[in-house]
Amino acid sequence: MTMRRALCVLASLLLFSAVVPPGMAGAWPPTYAVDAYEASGGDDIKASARIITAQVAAAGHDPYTEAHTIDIANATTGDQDWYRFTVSSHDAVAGIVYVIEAVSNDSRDVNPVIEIYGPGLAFTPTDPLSLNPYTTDPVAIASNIRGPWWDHLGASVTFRPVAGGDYFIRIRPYGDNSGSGYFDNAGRYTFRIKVGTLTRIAGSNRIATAVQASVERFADISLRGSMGTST
Ligand SMILES: [Ca+2]
Ligand SMILES: [Ca+2]
Ligand SMILES: [Ca+2]
Repeated sequence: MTMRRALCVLASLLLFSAVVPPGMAGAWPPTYAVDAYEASGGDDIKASARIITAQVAAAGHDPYTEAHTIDIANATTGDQDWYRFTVSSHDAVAGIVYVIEAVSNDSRDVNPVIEIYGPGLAFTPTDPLSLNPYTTDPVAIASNIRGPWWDHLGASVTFRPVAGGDYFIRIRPYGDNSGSGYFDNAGRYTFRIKVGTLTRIAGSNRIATAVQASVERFADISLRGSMGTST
């Protein structure tokens, strides 16, 4: 190798190391600190899903949120986060709608997928690595891979239960049968669930609510400040 070629290789290596985002440095696959819900048996399977019925009820028509992490994304010890909530027969008959979201935080490392199952435990979720690219579990009754309207990767599902019972939500990193595994990595995300599709984000201030709704749904950094706001 000539001195000039060696310098080019060295420069390439330095450039690559300079752009590696947080969480990707070191061993592959990268890992993140586990979230609080991995304790006491964790929430990696439907049978140990985190029960959030009371929290959703207490939130009323406001969103209920939790901070979670997909701490590692691989085919052996990889993380999935399962949630469980009960829908009353009355609410099902009334046509109550739920919005369920998972939005990556701070980085674009994790591409969370939402899959909803139920009612009841009588289902077997599909291994994501057996799915064709950009498809979701056919066993799920509702699902979403990606909503391109956020700054960070995220997914959103609007879901109307057709019967009362226990419903399950699986949040997992994107993966498929292409051989690349869970190539969309691990990372932190915000889980959000609410009854109804509308949120008065800024209270009684209609203009501020409109601005915040635009920021939330059509996040585009190039538009920040265009409404005289800091967001
Ligand atoms: Ca987790
Ligand atoms: Ca886990
Ligand atoms: Ca988990």
